[in-house]
Amino acid sequence: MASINKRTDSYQGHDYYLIDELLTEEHLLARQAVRDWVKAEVTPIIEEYSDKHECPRHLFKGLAEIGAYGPSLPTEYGGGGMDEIAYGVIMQELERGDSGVRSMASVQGSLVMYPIYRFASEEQKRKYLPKLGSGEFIGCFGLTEPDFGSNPAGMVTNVRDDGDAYILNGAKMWITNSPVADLAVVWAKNEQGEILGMVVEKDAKGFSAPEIHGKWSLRASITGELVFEDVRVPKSQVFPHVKGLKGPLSCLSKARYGIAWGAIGAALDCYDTALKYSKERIQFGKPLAAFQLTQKKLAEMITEITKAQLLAWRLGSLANKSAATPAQISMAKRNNVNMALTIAREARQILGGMGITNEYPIMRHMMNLETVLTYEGTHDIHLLITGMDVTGINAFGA
Ligand code: TGC
Ligand code: FAD
Repeated sequence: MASINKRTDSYQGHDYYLIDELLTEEHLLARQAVRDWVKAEVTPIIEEYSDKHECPRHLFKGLAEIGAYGPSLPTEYGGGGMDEIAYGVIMQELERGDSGVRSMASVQGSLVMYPIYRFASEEQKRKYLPKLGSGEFIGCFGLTEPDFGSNPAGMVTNVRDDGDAYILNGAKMWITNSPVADLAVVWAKNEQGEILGMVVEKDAKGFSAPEIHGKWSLRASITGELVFEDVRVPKSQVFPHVKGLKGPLSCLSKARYGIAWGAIGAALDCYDTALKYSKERIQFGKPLAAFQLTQKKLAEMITEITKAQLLAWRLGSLANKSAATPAQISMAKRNNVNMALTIAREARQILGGMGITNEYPIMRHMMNLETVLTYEGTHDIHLLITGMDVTGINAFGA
């Protein structure tokens, strides 16, 4: 195995269609700050943490300091007070470093702070949001269950009314950050079969969050279960302003939007690496970049990246007007993640044998993107969402 990489990170970005002209000074400043942070804090350590299958937990604080938690939430509630495009470019730079690091931020901002901001009481907001925004508390989001992944409506995790509290039972599976989280946003059915959202704190009796081991993907992100055995959840911890699946699904819209931007970062890092390598590596007396087949790969990569950048930017403009539909977000998440995974595979080929080592970031991005293709709604589920949107016919269920 190649030694753990401590390479210098000379990434400068690629903007073939001058899309930066569509960004504001604030977007560019936010992007540069996160790019600098990734170069200083993520690039030097990420291969080692991925290799060890360990979460770089010390980054949680740094992510807070660069404003990666809820960039588009109001500052009075711990967010960054910026717009949706700023949120997008921040996720892109983080995922250029590693999809798992972007996950640490997306879960905290979009799946924990956002539902509390949107659905919680004022008292709950004041209690949790500032501490989540500063990284003092780490949160996780429990929707998926062992038997209900793509179909969360079938969830069996449930609450029973017990006066001033609910008694929570059940289990959640594949939960990012759960073993290190101080609190979990949990979705469970009441006795009427309605889905409620609530905050469960880590020291609640009967609550545990064992780690899931053995992932070949997203290895620098920690994933676990949530297990609830007669956990007493005071009613004051339940969100008063939402009932039903639209609660968790609207959080997914927020996170999927960030992934649509984030995946471009992983693609850019693979493209950047392959472009540089192809100019330096000599075979048959000339650089790989001089062969037509290599140029075809690189030309197609930058074309697909450019299309994805435009899709993300337009989606961001719609989101800034609160006009991005869930189906539009699904299209962008599906297209951009698939684009990134395809580019990772092509870039890996350009590097030949070196492409499979941890001397370069490509194989790590490729393995990470297998998860990104699946979580937050699988590639095929997003296709079916588009299919339903254009035909008006639901092809998911029975
Ligand atoms: P359906 O009847 O279509 O919808 C129920 C209600 O929800 C509304 N809705 C949405 N609202 C906001 N945003 C969305 N994206 C929404 N999608 C649907 C809908 O309008 C309806 O509202 P109402 O008022 O009529 O009640 O529900 P369905 O049961 O038929 O399900 C549809 C389907 C399959 C699309 C949905 O279940 C789905 O998206 N499944 C995929 C599950 C998924 O994405 N899970 C992700 C878990 S979290 C995660 O992976 C985090 S990884 C994070 C990281 O590490 O970065
Ligand atoms: P399944 O739903 O069993 O799907 C298996 C396959 O069947 C997929 O290819 C799917 O597309 C296909 N399929 C399913 N239904 C249909 C259909 N109707 N038509 C056609 N094909 C279909 N969840 C959380 O709640 N919180 C988290 O923080 C979180 N983090 C995650 C982190 C990681 C590393 C991973 C891997 C997952 C995470 N998830 C999380 C769960 C993730 O959202 C689910 O894995 C995802 O929604 C798919 O569910 P599943 O794995 O049960 O697959």
